[in-house]
Amino acid sequence: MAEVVGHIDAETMPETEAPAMTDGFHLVIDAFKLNGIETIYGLPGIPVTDLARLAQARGMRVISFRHEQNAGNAAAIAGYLTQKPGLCLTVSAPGFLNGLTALANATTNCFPMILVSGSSEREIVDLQQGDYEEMDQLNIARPHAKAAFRVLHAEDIGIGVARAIRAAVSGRPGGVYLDLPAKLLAQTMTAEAGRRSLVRVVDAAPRQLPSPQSVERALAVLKSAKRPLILLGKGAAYSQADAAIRALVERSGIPYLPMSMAKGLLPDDHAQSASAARSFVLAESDVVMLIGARLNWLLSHGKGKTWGAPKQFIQIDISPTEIDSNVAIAAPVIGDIGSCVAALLDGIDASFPKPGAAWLDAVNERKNKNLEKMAATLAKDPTPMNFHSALRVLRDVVKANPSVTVVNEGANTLDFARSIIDMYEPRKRLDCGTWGIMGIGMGFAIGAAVETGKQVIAIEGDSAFGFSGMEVETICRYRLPVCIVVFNNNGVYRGTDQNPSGGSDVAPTVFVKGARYDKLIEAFGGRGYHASTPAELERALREAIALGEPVLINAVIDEAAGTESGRLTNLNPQSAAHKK
Ligand SMILES: Cc1ncc(C[n+]2csc(CCOP(=O)(O)OP(=O)(O)O)c2C)c(N)n1
Ligand SMILES: [Mg+2]
Repeated sequence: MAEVVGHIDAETMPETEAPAMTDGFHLVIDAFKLNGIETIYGLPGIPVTDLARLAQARGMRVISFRHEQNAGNAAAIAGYLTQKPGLCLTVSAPGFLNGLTALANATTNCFPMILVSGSSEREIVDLQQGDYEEMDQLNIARPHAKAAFRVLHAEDIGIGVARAIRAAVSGRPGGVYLDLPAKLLAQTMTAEAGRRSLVRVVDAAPRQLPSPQSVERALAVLKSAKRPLILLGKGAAYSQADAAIRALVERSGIPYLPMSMAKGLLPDDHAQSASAARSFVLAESDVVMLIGARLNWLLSHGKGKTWGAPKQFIQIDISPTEIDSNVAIAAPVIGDIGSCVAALLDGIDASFPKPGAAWLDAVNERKNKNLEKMAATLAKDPTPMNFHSALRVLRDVVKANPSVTVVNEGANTLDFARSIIDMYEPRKRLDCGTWGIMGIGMGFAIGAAVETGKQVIAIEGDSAFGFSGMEVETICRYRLPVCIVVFNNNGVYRGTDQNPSGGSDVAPTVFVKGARYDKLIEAFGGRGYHASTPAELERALREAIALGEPVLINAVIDEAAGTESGRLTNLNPQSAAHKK
């Protein structure tokens, strides 16, 4: 092999003037490697099989999935965890479409990823002459991506990859689509020209400093507060400004609330955490400082009953157009979160007024009352096991192993786990995010295991698990330290619905009763456990963590314990006829 960028075997050419050659396949791989991207999450086939093969030959880690959506979710969460775009590789048309949901979800959640899809011949696609897997992928991707690019000439691969990387990670991160027509991959050029065409991206996500005026304005609003609150979003977690954010919270003395994926940015047992008094602080606060959190549906759009009396908002965000999206923002601070928080910290010295005792006492009183109530609920040991008694075990296991990553999806399984399981380290809780999407489970678990090299526990509703369940084979194939806990309540939300017509089909929310998900992983050499009591669950979890190998625990949950849509019952329109 010539020691140049890729090669076409020069030995078969006349010795004298055969320059070493490269091609599209090699250039794509070299362009990503040059920029420190060393892992591909994908699924091979025409026209990218050789791309995956060559990537592995050239030292990239290639994680091959059973469905592109899961590969895309793994890439997206890899991007979230590392601040480098995660790479997902798919075939054309159907493979591309399978990956598109993950791309759209990444864009919605501001995860940096690049979906690289092979595509069919442009000339045939554009004339709609019926090519193999014909589809105008670029245009389909555009509305679901932060940016979308197509490369037609091998000499543009370096620029195309550079643009994709910059678009994914700069400013507000997001999903980027990169279209690689089959013909491009086979195009050749001299290795020397190829090497010169590659681009090493300098400062891909430049710091963006907030204006001094915006910082002063924010500090002035914060100083005027009687009942201040800090709200941390997953943007804050993404920024990796962990120490500065903690210093801001602690130096200001202000109670804070983490959004789901910001849990653990400060440990959930921190004295200033107001999680257990969420409704109270949202309604009663008079100034709220949002740090990398958006006022979308997850925060009731910043208005209505949840938010009580009118209040002033300070919003720290990297995107200027996020401001005033739902309600008026009194003090926007625009910049990268690390720089904004550092600038605010500079203005908070010992003379900065601390929140009054009346406010802190009221928050603590409410918090302690709710914590006591929760402790009483968690202490119960009903038969069959319910969400609470099972999650008590998981709470204790995570407390004893704070560096595990928790992946979580479902309805009741999601909502109860979020409020019961405390997190202690940043970016260790990965879940359904902005869309409340099902299907991220195994993709996120694989991405997190590959990127961190550490134990992952995926807490999955039985319905949620089904969306990506076949990836247990992938988990076993790569022997990843993933322990899947299926909360098996025989269905979507609960397993007790009846077919109102009296027909022989079960109700649309009900699955096979008493299913043994643990048998599934055994088919691929993983270890399965069946747990119907908290003690059995605890034993299985401890063994799984000690092993650090693929495990699936089928946790039997009372099929009557859940509620419709978990905590989102209010978003679920119900037919008046259905209620009769
Ligand atoms: C892609 C997608 N399809 C469908 C839904 C609707 N949905 C919300 S939660 C859920 C499953 C809830 O059941 P399960 O995972 O078993 O959790 P449980 O409430 O039973 O604990 C579904 C299908 C969704 N959020 N995303
Ligand atoms: Mg269920």
